[in-house]
Amino acid sequence: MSTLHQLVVLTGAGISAESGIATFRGPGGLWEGHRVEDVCTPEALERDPALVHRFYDLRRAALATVAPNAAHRALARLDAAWPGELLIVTQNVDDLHERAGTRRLLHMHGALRSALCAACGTRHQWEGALPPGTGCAACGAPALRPDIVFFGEMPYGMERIEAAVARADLFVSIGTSGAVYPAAGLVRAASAAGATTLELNLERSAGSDWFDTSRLGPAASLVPEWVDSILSAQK
Ligand code: BJW
Repeated sequence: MSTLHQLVVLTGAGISAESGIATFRGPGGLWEGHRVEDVCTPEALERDPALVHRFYDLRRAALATVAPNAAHRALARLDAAWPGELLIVTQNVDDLHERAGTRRLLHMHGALRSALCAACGTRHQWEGALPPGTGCAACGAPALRPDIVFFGEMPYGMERIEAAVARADLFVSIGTSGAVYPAAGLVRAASAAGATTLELNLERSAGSDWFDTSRLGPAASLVPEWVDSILSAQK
């Protein structure tokens, strides 16, 4: 019988790589054709809204061509079966965790299938293209933008994430390079709070040294193995 109760799982682009969504920083990365500062800052949105909206329109449309893989499905299985506290924090803006069935999920960097009103802050579920100047159904302002956390903006749910990390017995990071903060700092917060830390990644990351254990390999193999082991230890 395991003594683990409270889990926090952080996921990054690597968990969706085997579903066919490009990661950010590897070869063939999502931004290879786009400079990150052209598409992923509030200044870029202000300077060239058509470019930024089009970039996210294409990625939203591409969601129809991908499906959750064995790693997303394994985390959904964990979510359904884990009797203790669990928070799956994803940096990804795709919807593959939801489509796999995960419920205890927080999108800290926003979501492609959501639009945010820059005037009143209302979020709207969104499908299809989102042209600049689209009106907000709540306040009427022509101010809807992709609901994405750009560099320099505050990630979502930080209070909830920090509280869960402070209580965690086990912190697991899957498929993230450890290059972007505050997500990259969560492992140190978890360690400082007494949690055991585990990294599952294709290769060593910028944060590997901070983890108690790093297992290297593709998420679609490592994550189901880890979920099987933690659920069987729970019995
Ligand atoms: C596999 C695999 C397989 C592949 N199986 N694994 C100087 C120092 C420190 C911080 C800063 C600094 N200057 C500025 C900052 C802050 C800044 C930051 O971190 N900048 C860095 C570049 C240095 N951060 C921010 O601005 C954030 N806001 C902020 O800090 O607010 C202030 C604040 C917050 C809280 C408390 C107090 C103050 C906002 C960050 C927003 C990030 N947004 C993006 C874009 C989202 C929209 C979009 O998708 O377009 O989020 S950037 C991009 O990077 C995206 C990702 O979520 C994020 C992380 O990338 P991720 O997921 O790690 O992907 P990759 O590609 O980097 O790595 C993939 C990994 O998968 C690799 O390791 C592979 O090995 C692995 N892999 N295949 C398993 N099959």
